[in-house]
Amino acid sequence: MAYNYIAGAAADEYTMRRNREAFASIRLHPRVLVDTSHIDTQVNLLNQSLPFPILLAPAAYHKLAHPEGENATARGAGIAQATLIVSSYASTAIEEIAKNATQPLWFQIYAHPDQGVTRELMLRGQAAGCRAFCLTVDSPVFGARNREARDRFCLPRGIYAEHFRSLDPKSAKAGHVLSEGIYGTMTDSSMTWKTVDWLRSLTNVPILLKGVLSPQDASLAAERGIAGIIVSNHGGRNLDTVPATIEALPRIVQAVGGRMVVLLDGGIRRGTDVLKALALGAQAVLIGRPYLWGLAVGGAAGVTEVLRILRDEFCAAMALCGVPRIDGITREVLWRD
Ligand code: LAC
Repeated sequence: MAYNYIAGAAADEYTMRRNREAFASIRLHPRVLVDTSHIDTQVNLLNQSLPFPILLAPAAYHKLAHPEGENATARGAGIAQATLIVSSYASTAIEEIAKNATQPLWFQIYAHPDQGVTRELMLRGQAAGCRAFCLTVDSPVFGARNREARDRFCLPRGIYAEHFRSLDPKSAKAGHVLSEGIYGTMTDSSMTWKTVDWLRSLTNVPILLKGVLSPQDASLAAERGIAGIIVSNHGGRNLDTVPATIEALPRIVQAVGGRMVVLLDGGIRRGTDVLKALALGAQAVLIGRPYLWGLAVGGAAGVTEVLRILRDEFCAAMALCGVPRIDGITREVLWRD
């Protein structure tokens, strides 16, 4: 049940597969005899310096993967010097995760139907030192989660949506079958750009919109002066048959025209994928399932190892395409017929 919750996606899972297939169909353009003895992967994002452009995407309930849950993820990410975006549906409270973190944390927010709950959650994230909020905008309702429904997925005994134990006890309850109702109570299906404006009025911490695929929505976000967007289809977990994120990226980058930060998640499994996303205009990428598998296999060390592998592969891909610095990564690294 836990495996299927993490591995699964919406409906027939076409979009989840397409996230991978679209990366595989992009070919790289290798170059030779460039000095690649020093590879520099450092990037700056929202006044934060990242040693390499890979963040850990928000994902609910890490304790499904490992008993130490988000605390282990935060320690593993810290050793790798990577930023963890904590899910508001974490199975550990943000204050406790912060104690285990040695790198800045970001915090994912769902607009809860009760505005007071959303406000409280943001204030907790801010007090815990989170450097950015990622407001999930692709889930005013949840899509067909057939794998979860078949499994009657529910939180096993002892695992809770910690933030909601006090804020909204129904959403935190163990044994509640998620596909049969809880998703309906998680998010405010009436949310609009006004909700975003209201959230922005509550905090000076930058807010990114997570789950944008349409260039029109990206333009609206840029016009409003939003700090950034995450081009995402929720790992294929919400609306099936939407495009792969790497297919959506180029038109979004064009629409944004450098006015805000553009990140991407969905299907990043290799260092070459990171290079392709940056070549098409993302400033950094997020990984989801890969670090959860690392967590499941090896706890904190497993998370660190997944990040090490991806970082090493990314460095090798940069070297073999003849671009030792991030600002040298352009569409020239992609093969054109
Ligand atoms: C999911 C929600 C919790 O994808 O974001 O399962």
